[in-house]
Amino acid sequence: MKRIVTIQDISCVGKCSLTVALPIISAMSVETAIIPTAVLSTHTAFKGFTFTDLTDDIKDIVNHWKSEDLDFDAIYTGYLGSLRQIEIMKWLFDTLKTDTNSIIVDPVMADHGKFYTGFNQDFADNMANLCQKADIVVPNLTEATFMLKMPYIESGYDKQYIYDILQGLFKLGVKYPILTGVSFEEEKLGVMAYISDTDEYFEYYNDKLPIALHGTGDIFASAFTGAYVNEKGLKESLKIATDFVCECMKCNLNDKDARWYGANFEEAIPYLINRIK
Ligand code: PXL
Repeated sequence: MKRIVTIQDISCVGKCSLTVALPIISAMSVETAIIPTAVLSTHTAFKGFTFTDLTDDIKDIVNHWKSEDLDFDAIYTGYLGSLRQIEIMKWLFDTLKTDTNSIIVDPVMADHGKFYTGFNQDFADNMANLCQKADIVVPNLTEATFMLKMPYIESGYDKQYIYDILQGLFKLGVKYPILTGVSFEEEKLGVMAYISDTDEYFEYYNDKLPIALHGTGDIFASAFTGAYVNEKGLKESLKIATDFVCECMKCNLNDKDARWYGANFEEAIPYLINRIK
C-alpha cells in the first residue's frame, strides 16, 4: 500500500486541514500518516478559537520514524502556523526526501486577496522559500501572488497573467506549479498548471457553483495528493481533484449557511472512490 505523510493542524470543528485530508486520502486506499502541527477548537475564521501549538513534537516524531526506517510516497504540507514550523519543514523535507517521493506544498495563508488571521507578508516570503524545495505547489491565486509579490487581480485577468504566475512559481524551483481558483469566464472556475518537463500548460474547469465554502482548498489538495500517489498522472489527478471539489460543493447547495463549517465532502466520498478505481 502506498503511504504518505501530511503535516497540518487539527481544527476540531470546521472541516479543513487534517479532518479533511485524513478521511479523503484514506478513502483513496493510501495510508495517511499525520503530523499534527497544532490543535485548534475551530479553524481561525471563527471567533475565540483555542490554539495548542505542537511544534516541539515534530522533530521527535520524524526522528522516531527514521529510526524505524519508515518512508513515504509523498510528503504533503498544509496549514502551517508559524515561521518556526516553516523552518522545521525544510529540515523535514531534507530528512524524508527519497529519490522517488514527491513533496507537495499547499501554502495555506490567504484567499480572496486577504491573509487569514495570523498571516502577513513575512510569512508569505518564508513560505515562498519553502516552496523552493517542493516538487508540486497548489496555491490559490491570492497565495501565489502574495508569495511572488505580484499584483493580485480578482477577476478580468488574461491568460498571460496566469502564465506569469506559473512561471514565477517554476522559477522558485517547483517542477509542477498548480494554481487553483482560476476563472476567465464568470460561470467557469478551475485550475491551471505548468508541466515543466514537457513545457506545457494544462487547464481544467467546471461550472462555478453559487456558493463559497471554507476548506475547499484543503479538499482539493488532499484529493489531488491521493490521486497523484495512485499514479493517475498530473493531468488526471487535477481533473479528479477539481471534479471532486465540485461534487462536494453540490452536497451543500441546500445548506448554504454552512460556509464556515466546510463542505459536506463525506457525502461525495463514494464518488471519489469510483473515480480512482
Ligand atoms: O482551510 C485552511 C485552514 C486550515 N487550518 C486552519 C485555518 C485554515 C484557514 O483559515 O484557519 C487552522
